[in-house]
Amino acid sequence: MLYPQNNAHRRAYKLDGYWEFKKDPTAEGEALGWARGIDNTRTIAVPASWNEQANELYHYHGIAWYQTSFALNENDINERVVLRFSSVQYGAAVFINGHFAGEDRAPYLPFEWDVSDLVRSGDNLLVVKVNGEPLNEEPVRICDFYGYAGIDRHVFVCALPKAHITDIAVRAGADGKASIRVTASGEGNDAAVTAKIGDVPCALSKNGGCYTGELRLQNYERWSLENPALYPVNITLFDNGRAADSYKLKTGFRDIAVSGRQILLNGKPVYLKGFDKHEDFCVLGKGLSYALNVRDFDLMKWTGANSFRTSHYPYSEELLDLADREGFLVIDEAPFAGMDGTQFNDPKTCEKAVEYMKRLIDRDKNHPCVISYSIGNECDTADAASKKFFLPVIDAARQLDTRPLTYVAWTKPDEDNIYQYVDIIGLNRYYGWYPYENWPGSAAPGNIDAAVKQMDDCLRDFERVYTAPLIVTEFGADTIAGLHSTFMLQFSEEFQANFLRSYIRLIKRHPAVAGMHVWNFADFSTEQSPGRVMGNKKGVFTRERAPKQAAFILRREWLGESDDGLFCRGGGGAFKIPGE
Ligand code: GCB
Repeated sequence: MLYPQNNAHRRAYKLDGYWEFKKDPTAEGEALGWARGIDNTRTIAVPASWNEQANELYHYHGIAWYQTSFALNENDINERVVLRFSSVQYGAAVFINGHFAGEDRAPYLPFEWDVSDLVRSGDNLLVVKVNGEPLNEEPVRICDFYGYAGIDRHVFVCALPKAHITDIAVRAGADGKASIRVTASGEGNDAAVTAKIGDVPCALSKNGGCYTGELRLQNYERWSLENPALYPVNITLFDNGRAADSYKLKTGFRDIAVSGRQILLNGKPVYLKGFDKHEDFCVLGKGLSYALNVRDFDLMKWTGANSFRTSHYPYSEELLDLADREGFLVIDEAPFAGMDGTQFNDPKTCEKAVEYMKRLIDRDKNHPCVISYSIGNECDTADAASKKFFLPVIDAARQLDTRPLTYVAWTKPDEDNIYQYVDIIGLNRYYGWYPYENWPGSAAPGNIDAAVKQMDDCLRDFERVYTAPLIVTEFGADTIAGLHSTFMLQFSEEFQANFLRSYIRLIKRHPAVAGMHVWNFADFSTEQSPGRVMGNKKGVFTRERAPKQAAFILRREWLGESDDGLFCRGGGGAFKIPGE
């Protein structure tokens, strides 16, 4: 699905702003005719989760109704009008001018419908019924993160030409070759499509239902961490002898592959250093913020990170755009976290999982930053029934894309049923933090030396059983910013700094490990529980993005800075290293 854009042929109206909002705790809105309009509403901002926008909304996870209006002119309604939601948690039923437009429950993924028959010139009423939590049969769980709900990314109304481009897939390799596939709709038999990357043109030929072609750039720069060179791809659809539609996206020429224990970027081994993140910020909840994204990349770079995982769901398209521009390597995670036998044994849930995997790849396939899709996080893959769920997901992913697949879990090497089918093995380990009662010789919480020994054993066990690259996809310690201790006590900044440094130094000694992601980039909100002090505090940064002591340790471990780097310079040069 293409991201909306404005050009000579397309108009995209973003419906950001203040909308009207009404809770529906007894689910009676439909019967009361709310699809035709709601009254006695309160104001809510879009995009953003609803929970932190008002005291009365924080704990609300039921059904809620949103309403706004948008104006279209005569030109718009003579075209194909499409309504596009970039993501709604957890699913939406949509009504335009009182008529049903469509329903979709895909978590953290976009959906759109042709609403040409429902709109009129002038004002149009848009009403959205939102489910505040996922249905049981959906392959998505709110794990250790807060169940933020609502319209958290952009909503667009688009006017597209009747003959229009529906999809574009560009695969650009490190050798300068690009293959392009375009699908279109509404065009005549004599329609044609042209493509241009940079200055190099290419005529596409019609192949079954789509238009395909290849081109090669002679003078080009590869997309890499140091130089994330992006090239414009201009696609034009000609119908009846004139340009009917066009679309512009960006591509990067790069290869990603797994070879032995290594991940290769443009044929050279690349070591992943970075974080697991969450879409989570004060007031916004999971709402999209361009400024927050820019800040997060700035801080990630500052620590020396080169990659992150979109734990535990697909992040916004805008965030991936930024990763393309900034040269970050992304493990793009499907929303399948914490699945167990209940989901594995339900064929409908398994079918949905395949659908969502396909939709994730369809959305993200053109991003050079995406180096791997993670098919899930910490599911009960010691249960053989997990194959019923994951093998079709893996199969679907392999048919659509050549990117390596990752699976992330805590299972033991000989008990897991899924690791053997993926290309990269993700290990989540918290030795020395959580008690692991059923692991022999488990390190007591707080005992870093024993934890490191146990991690070492764990890596050796995996190295014996699997030949694929390992990534330590999670390790970390909750830390309350401002708590200090010389006794190496859990929750203190010193403990986290020492814990992370010890893990990092051990991990670096294992050549089978191709990377490490610290849990977590920043503190984030969770359900309340005795083990969560207003959220998960394993962030290297606070929720407001202030560094804890561990951030400086990462800088030293990942950038090789000397101790001098730990001292800040005053004045305008915030945290500048002398001589940098
Ligand atoms: C995990 C999960 C993550 C949790 C983390 C923790 O293994 O993948 O969602 O937040 O541990 O801090 O417990």
